[in-house]
Amino acid sequence: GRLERTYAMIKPDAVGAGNAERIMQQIEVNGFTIVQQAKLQLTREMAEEFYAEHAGKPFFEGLVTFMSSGPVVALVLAKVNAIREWRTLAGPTNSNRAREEAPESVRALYGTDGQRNAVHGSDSPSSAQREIRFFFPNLVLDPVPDSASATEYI
Ligand code: DAT
Ligand code: MG
Repeated sequence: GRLERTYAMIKPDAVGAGNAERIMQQIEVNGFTIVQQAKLQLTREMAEEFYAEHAGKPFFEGLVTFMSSGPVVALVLAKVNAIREWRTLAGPTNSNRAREEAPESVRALYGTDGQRNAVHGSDSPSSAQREIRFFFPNLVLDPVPDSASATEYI
């Protein structure tokens, strides 16, 4: 497997409920390195830009309102196959489905429903690069060499 970086975000429901530290512990216990971490509140405009792929969908306005309703924790994670591995640890999008299909997942443990689902995870290498740059524009990250192993390179 290839060492990757991905973008993770603890959403306002989970931060507001006091679960951010527990979720970061679950991330580290599952072998991810937290490379960057920042707590901030998104403006409506930032939330609209971050979720631009969903503009026009019936849930878009509610999503933007929710995502700008309180602080989030923005994270850059590193692990072999980090993008897929973090999506798996996060669980299915709908937290109720997550409780049926992946009861140990972050969304099963800390999410509420199809909108308030505790965490975000990038869905592809191009999304990960775009999302990391969106939240950490000044971060200079060396490209991960194809040959890198997780122990020698973060
Ligand atoms: P994911 O976050 O698993 O990548 P997505 O990209 O399809 O899922 O949607 C982005 C977010 O939008 C998701 O985390 C929660 C919200 N959302 C998606 N589908 C929804 C729906 N049917 N009703 C309400 N909110 C939804
Ligand atoms: Mg998505």
